[in-house]
Amino acid sequence: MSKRKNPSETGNPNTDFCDFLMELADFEKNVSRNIHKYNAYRKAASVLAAHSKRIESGDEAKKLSGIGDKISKKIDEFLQTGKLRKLENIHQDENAQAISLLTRVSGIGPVKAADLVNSGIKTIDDLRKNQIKLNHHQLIGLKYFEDFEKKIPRAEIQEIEHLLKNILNNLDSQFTITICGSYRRGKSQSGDIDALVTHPSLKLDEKKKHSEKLLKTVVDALHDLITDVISMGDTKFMGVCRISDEYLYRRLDIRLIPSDQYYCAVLYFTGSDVFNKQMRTHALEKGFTLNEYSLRPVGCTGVPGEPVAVTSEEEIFDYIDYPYKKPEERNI
Ligand code: 8DG
Ligand code: CA
Ligand code: CA
Repeated sequence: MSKRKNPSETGNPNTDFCDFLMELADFEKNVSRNIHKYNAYRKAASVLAAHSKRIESGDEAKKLSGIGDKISKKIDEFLQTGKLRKLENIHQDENAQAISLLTRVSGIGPVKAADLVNSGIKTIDDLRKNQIKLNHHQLIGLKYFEDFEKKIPRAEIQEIEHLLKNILNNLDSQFTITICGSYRRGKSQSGDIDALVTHPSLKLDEKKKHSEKLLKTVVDALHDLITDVISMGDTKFMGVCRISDEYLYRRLDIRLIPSDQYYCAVLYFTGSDVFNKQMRTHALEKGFTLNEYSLRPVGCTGVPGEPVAVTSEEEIFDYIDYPYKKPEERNI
């Protein structure tokens, strides 16, 4: 899953720095499993991506928040030599490359990938010969590896959106469906499809059984579109869909959300995740705790109070005194 930004899409003058920082971030996540370094590299990349002027030196970069000594030295090295020794070494490290490759299979995380590499399984072909080592999700990831590597054009998600809405609203006109993720942020292509569904009968304190039944109804109704089920809980379906045989197989997640939590969920699953982090930090400064379920005031004791009732995304921004950002403005 590449989070790299296309320069023609962003017009950013620091794209080359962002690219190597994101590559280092992926290495920290998948190979070193150092989530702090992963976050630090991603933060630095997002700060540079938002900077409209070309950075000319490490010192200049260091003045930006989120860029410290180590990253500024890397910027200097890159400016002076056109490359980074650290990345060169990573490229030469066969095991690191194998781990990175295997984590591209849906369902294989960094720990499983390292396990496989330790037992000598290093390529997609090796995986195909050792399917016994994979669970159901990983088998589906392997089966559709080539298709899942390809981004989904916006027009195709629009078609899927129409299909979902038509089918579910024919079933019950009270369903509300929102495709979130990068699609809602206006991107021209996406890695997967993140669908949120709600229904007025589904409230927070509703029984688990009701949600489970409703999700099953939803998934059953979509049988022409859905080709594989990865997992099915009481609120979340993970699987694969395809419009028809002229199309590729695509990863589809459907989350069933209680109606009183819908807008917090839409906000959260629209992302980007860096935007979410910034907004959460801002909320805390204003005395609120914000997550995918709710917005709650934090009292002076530090204990969160009852969730605030929200009936739109805008209201969430209003409550925490944050200037409203349209989904297309959340691409950080
Ligand atoms: P993409 O699929 O086109 O690659 O981009 P995306 O739609 O932005 O990413 P995603 O991985 O599908 O996640 C969808 C949104 O969910 C993301 O924009 C923000 C929110 N989100 C977080 N953290 C996490 C997380 O740890 N896992 C997942 N699945 N979603 C997360 O903020
Ligand atoms: Ca997505
Ligand atoms: Ca997703």
